[in-house]
Amino acid sequence: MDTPLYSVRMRASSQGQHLAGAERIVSGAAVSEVTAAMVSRAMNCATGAAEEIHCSVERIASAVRFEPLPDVATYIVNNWQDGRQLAGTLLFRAGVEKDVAAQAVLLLANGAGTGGSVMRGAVIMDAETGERLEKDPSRGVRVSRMDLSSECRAELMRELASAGLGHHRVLEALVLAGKVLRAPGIVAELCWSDDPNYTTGYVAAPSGGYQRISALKPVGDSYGGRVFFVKRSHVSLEGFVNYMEHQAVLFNALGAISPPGKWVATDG
Ligand code: PML
Repeated sequence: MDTPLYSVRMRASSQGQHLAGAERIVSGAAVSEVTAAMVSRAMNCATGAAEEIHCSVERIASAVRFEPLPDVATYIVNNWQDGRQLAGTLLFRAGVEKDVAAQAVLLLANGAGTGGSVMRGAVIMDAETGERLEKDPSRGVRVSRMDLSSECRAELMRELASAGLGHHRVLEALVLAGKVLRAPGIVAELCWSDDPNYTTGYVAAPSGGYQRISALKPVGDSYGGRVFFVKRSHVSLEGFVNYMEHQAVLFNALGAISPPGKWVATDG
C-alpha cells in the first residue's frame, strides 16, 4: 500500500496583514517536524513578528501527480523598464496577445486587487482579449498542494545554490510555477514579488519553462502578484481552478538550470 501523504500549510499574519505562508506535502512521519519548522519561520519573520499563525494538516485523499520541474533560465536586464519589455516579448512568444501582455504588466504594477491593492491570489486573464476571468477578483486564485520529493528538494537546493540562486523565493516560486505549467489550458504566467526589496520576477510558459527576469519593478515598490493566462474558448475555468487549488503535485526531477545571460532591449 502507498504511504499516505499529508498537505501541511501555514499562514501568518499581523494586524490583519499577511506576513508569511508556506506549504509542503510530506509523509505522516514528517508532519510534526515540518509543522514546527513552519511555525518557527513565522515567529522569526524578517518583516515582523506574527500575531496569528494558522497551520493545517490534511491527508491527501486523491491521487498525487508526480512531475519534473521546468527548465530555469535567467535574463539579466539593465533596468525594470527593459525587464517589462522582455516580459512582454516572452509572453507574446508563449501565445499572449501583445496588448494583453502590456495590460497584465500594468495591472500588477498598479495593484490588481480591490481599489488598487495587492491581490493575494492570482488573476486569471484571457490571453486573447485581456478579460479577467477569476470568479472573485478580490481574492483571485490560490495555488496550493505542491512540493518537491525530499531527494529532489536536496538536489534542487544544491543546484540552485551553485548557480547563485539560493534565495528561498526562487525555489518556492519555481515549484509554484511548475504546478501552474501543468494546468489544463495554461498559456503562460507572469509574476513578480510584492516585497519592495525583491525586484526579480518571471514569465513561465510550457515551451519556455521558468524564465527569470532580474528586474521587473524598481526597488522600494511594494506592488506585485501573479497573472495566469488561458484561452477562454479552450479551457474549463472550473477544472482549471480546481486543479490549481486541489490537485496535489509532487516534483521528483529537476529541469536544466542555465547560467544567467544578459538581455539587451531593442527599440520599438
Ligand atoms: C525568483 O527569483 O526566481 C523568484 C521570483 C518571483 C518571486 C515571487 C514571490 O516570492 O512572491
